[in-house]
Amino acid sequence: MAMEKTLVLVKPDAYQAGHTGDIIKIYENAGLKILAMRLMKMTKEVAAKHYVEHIGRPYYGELESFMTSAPIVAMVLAGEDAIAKVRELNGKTDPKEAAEGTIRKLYAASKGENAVHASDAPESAAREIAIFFNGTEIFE
Ligand code: 3AN
Repeated sequence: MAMEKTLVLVKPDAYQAGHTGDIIKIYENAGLKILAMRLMKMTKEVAAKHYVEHIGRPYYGELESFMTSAPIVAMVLAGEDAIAKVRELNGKTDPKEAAEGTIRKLYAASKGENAVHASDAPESAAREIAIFFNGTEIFE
């Protein structure tokens, strides 16, 4: 097990529905620590950097317009095995397949509007943290 950092986004659907606090509580209850946090609107430019692997997919237009539709909450979380731990707490991409008690089972409506994002590997975590927190203080 290793100490890791991961990037989490509370997406527009969950932010608008007022689930931000409940979602943060789930992460904190699991022992994860918040190292940085921002409330912001995602621009198309940031969406293209963050979702670079999805550009050209049939759902990209929908994904871009959803992610730029309302504020998001970006945060850096840290802990033992934080990347896998957060993805487990989030649940499967499609809320229909997400396990009971996971954030997506509780708060997500569909595969597109699915409440949260989290990095899937140490390399993507480093890349994504740089997109959202370059020049911002990260509390170690
Ligand atoms: P995850 O966010 O669980 O890592 P990815 O990386 O497969 O899932 O997909 C990234 C994001 O792209 C998803 N969170 C979702 O918002 C969107 N997405 C992926 N597949 C679809 C799809 N078939 N239809 C609509 N949106 C999708």
